[in-house]
Amino acid sequence: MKSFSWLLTAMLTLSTIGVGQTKKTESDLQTVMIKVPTVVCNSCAKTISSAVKKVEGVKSVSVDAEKKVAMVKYNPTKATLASLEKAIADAGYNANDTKRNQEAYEKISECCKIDVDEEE
Ligand SMILES: [Cu+2]
Repeated sequence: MKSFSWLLTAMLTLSTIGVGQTKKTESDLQTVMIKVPTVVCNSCAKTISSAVKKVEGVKSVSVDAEKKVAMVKYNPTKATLASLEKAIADAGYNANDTKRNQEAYEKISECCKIDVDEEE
C-alpha cells in the first residue's frame, strides 16, 4: 500500500512538470526563408547565422550552404525581414534582393568570395 501511494505521488509530480513545460510562446514567432545565393561553404553559413543572431528578436537561424537559404525564426514585433536582410548584407552576403555590403565582403575569407554580380 505504501509503495502504491508513492507511485501515485510520483505520477502526480511528473504530470505537474509536464503541464509546466507547455508554453505557447512559439506561436508568436514567425519563420522566414531568405535566399543567400552568395553562400559558398559552411564557414559562410556560420558567419551569416552569427550575424543574424545578433538582431534583436531573432530566436534561431539555420543556414543551408547547399540550398543557399537561411531559415530564420524571429519575433515579428521586434525584428523585420528588412532588418534580417540588412544583417546578412552587413556580414558580406546578398540576402534576397538586398545587395551585400562591399566592405564587409572584402573582409570575408578568400575561398568564400563569389562574384554573382557579374553573372547577372
Ligand atoms: Cu565560405
